Amino acid sequence: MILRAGSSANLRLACALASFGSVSLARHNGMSDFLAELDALTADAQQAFAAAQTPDAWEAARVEFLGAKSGRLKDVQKGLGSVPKEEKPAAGKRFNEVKQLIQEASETAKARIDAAQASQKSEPVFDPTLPGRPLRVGRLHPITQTIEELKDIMGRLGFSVADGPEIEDERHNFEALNIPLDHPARDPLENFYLSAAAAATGRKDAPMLLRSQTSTVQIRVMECTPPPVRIIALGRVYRPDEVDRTHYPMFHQMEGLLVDRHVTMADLKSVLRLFASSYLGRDVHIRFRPSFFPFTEPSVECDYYWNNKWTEFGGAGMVDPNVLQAVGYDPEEVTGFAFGLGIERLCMRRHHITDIREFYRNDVRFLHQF
Ligand code: FA5
Repeated sequence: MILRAGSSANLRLACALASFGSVSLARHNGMSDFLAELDALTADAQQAFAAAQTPDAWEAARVEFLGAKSGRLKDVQKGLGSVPKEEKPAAGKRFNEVKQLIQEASETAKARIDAAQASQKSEPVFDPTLPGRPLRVGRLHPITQTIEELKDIMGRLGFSVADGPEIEDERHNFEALNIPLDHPARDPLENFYLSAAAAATGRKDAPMLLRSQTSTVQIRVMECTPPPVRIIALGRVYRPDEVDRTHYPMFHQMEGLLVDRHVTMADLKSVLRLFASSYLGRDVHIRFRPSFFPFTEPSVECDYYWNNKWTEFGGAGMVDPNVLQAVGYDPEEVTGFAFGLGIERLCMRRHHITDIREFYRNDVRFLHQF
């Protein structure tokens, strides 16, 4: 039989040997051996539980140290019998402490192993052969896309892009466009006047407003450019219009202006027809209706045919001589045409959108189609 150091068999052997010596020596050895064996058991058990990484390893350690029938703790407990009577209370107390320590080591290891197993189970299995999830990439708003396309078409017709501010003074929005003070278009109820913007300029007598048309850019360009001029200007304009399927309080216009020698109404109509068939398709029907704008003479309104009815998409005409004079051009030398088209209305016809409000509802299901 091989005796393991610190085993209970070893202890019993030690006790048996001690019984050959003096009584006091036997007593002393019984207690000290018992305590030494408890210490060794504690160290072994703590090490075994700390080393256990799997439920099986933990179970093996539990059976070895805490097993009800043949566990080492049970084995050592038998050595309590060889401890002298007067030292039994202290030995029993120490035994209970050791039992507690080993049970704690066991519970700590069990919790650690269970947690590791649970986290392994909840981790998704990575399968490199699965197709990736498509990313929802953002895209440009349909009106922004339309603006880019309109610039492209007009660029091919020889027009370059000009820009102007959205907050305007009355000179550029009305006066230089031949719109007199008493014209209904200047009514405060027909415009978004900005009292704060006027105050910021330091001139309360010079009202500022959100521009109601891109025709303001015609004036700004002609003020600082000698003829010939061939520009477009695209951007937001604002009007307190009642909202319906074709009207919104903020919308976009594309302004066009061509000033040169011998420009005629025929040029205007050809450019607009060319533009309409390029953007809306060769089969589009457009018509010009006589109309009135203070800054063009003669003036027309342009309609396209769609869904069994005519819909207006812009205004146009020959630049009024008064406007040419207001910017320092000589109406005897040059003539010009101008137009202002509703970008939303063009985009609606092109993409079969029947309600202008769709553009500004911010519904990604709608926006994602463009
Ligand atoms: C004008 O704004 C003129 N400045 C156009 C012009 C320019 C005429 C140069 C002559 C020379 P009108 O108010 O008709 O015109 O507006 C032009 C287009 O803007 C309309 O045909 C329409 O397509 C669009 N529009 C007008 N109001 C709204 C609105 N509330 N919502 C959406 N689109 C609108």
